[in-house]
Amino acid sequence: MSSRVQTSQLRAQFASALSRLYAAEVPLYRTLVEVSAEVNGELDATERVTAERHGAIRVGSPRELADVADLFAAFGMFPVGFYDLRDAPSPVPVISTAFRPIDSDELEHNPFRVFTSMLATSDRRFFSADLQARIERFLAGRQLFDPALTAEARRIADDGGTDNEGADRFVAAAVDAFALSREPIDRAWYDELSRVSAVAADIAGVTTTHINHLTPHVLDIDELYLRMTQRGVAMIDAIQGPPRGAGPDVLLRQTSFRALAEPRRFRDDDGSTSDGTLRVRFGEVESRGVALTPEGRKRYDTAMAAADPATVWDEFFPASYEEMATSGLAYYRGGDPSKPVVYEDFLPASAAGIFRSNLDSDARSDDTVGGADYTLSWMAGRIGHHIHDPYELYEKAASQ
Ligand code: OOG
Ligand code: NI
Repeated sequence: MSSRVQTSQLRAQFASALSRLYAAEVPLYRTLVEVSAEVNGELDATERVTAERHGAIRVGSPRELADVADLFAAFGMFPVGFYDLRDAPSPVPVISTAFRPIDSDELEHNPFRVFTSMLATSDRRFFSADLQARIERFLAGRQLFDPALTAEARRIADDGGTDNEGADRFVAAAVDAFALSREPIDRAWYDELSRVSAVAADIAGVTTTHINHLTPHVLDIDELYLRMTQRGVAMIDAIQGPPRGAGPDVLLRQTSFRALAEPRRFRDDDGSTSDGTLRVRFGEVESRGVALTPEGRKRYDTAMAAADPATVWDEFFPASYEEMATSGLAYYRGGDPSKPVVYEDFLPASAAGIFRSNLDSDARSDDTVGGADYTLSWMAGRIGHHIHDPYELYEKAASQ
């Protein structure tokens, strides 16, 4: 009898196997991990910080999202929050959730999370009825995950783990599902979708999904930004999220660089194949601060609406953990200002900024027609999983 592997260990195995895959596929990611580790090392980071990653994937339909939910449940990762990026200042035709551990001890063990987006095909602002129908037909004909993998995931989720050999097999098969495919891409179809939205082409122009970035956690993101720039890596213009204020770090700060063009095979109308390149995958780095209460979040949104949030920041947020805790703006374990509850989620405006900075063009949308009514409860119903409310999870963590 081999020993049991719990879901938390499976998650750690999955995160590090994905990291190896991405490092092999995207060499600049290796540089990012190296520089992050260098900065963290100088700041006495804990092991959790240096091993921490988030990733992102994109799928086309509720059926595909349901498969993702079943797969990630086997790693103890559950959907938290609902993000509608169609409403962002630079709209992206997707709705999203984040799959992540939800209990404090699970987060402590390994906080791996995956931001997961689904194409909003019934939104007429982006897709005509005709294009919607053709996309949905294309999606219905593909299988992102082997049914045997999904069945195994359900079994592992029910049992709370598996044996050693089962774990290795399962992790390898799951990682495989997120590798970049070598399958030739139908050029005319990909180009047609690209004219509507580069994200639509990335999702529905190909027959598989792929991990499109993996993000290490760095303690000093300003320093990292500087060092990457010094190494000659072109980063996006700005760090997304809160500016650095006089007080404690809050929520999430992130920045990214565009990956280089990657070689891909294309199939042309005459049936011949040729080589080309696509620039869809990228590198991102993040630093995390304390989770804000709904009141704190309201202040955050107001501060961020200012022309230059950095100049007004200190009018909205106090300079110490003590004041943050007593003013009820952020979560602290047992109300103790030395024990901040880390923000484990994402920020819709920043996410849209990350999407946008890695695309050649914005989505083309027709604002004279209405958007489809995608909601959190619609998504939960379609995937058959409860979608957790992040604030409830932070309340619980703070009361422990
Ligand atoms: C997801 C972009 C959002 C983040 O960290 O906010 C994201 C994507 O490009 O699919 O990963
Ligand atoms: Ni990201």
